Amino acid sequence: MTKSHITVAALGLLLLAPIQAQAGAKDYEFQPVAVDVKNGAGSELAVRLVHKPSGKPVEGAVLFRTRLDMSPDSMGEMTAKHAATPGGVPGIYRFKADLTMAGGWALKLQAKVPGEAETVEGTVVFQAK
Ligand SMILES: [Cu+2]
Repeated sequence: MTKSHITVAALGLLLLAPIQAQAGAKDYEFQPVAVDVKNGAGSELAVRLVHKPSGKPVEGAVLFRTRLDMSPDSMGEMTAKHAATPGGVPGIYRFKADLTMAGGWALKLQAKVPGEAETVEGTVVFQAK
């Protein structure tokens, strides 16, 4: 093998690595367990984290950043207090939220998933009634 062959092979690896990492995080999706939720204090929101290629729920994800706002109704600056509720069904992540207005609420999540190097991000929209 000549020196130029080695260089081409190394370049190929460098180009492949970021593409594979990107595909990894996109394999995951947050979905609402139920879109319709109660408007008011202590409202229960639940999301399911799914590994799309296998269709399986993902356990043990660490949701390290969440934001709940009314961006679906053009009120992105209107946020609601919320807290994770521990326990429950594996692969389902629950929150109690103090909703202050009926309408569309977006729960924006950033998560670390076991075995996935990239941060998994998602937005789930709920309708408070
Ligand atoms: Cu609002």
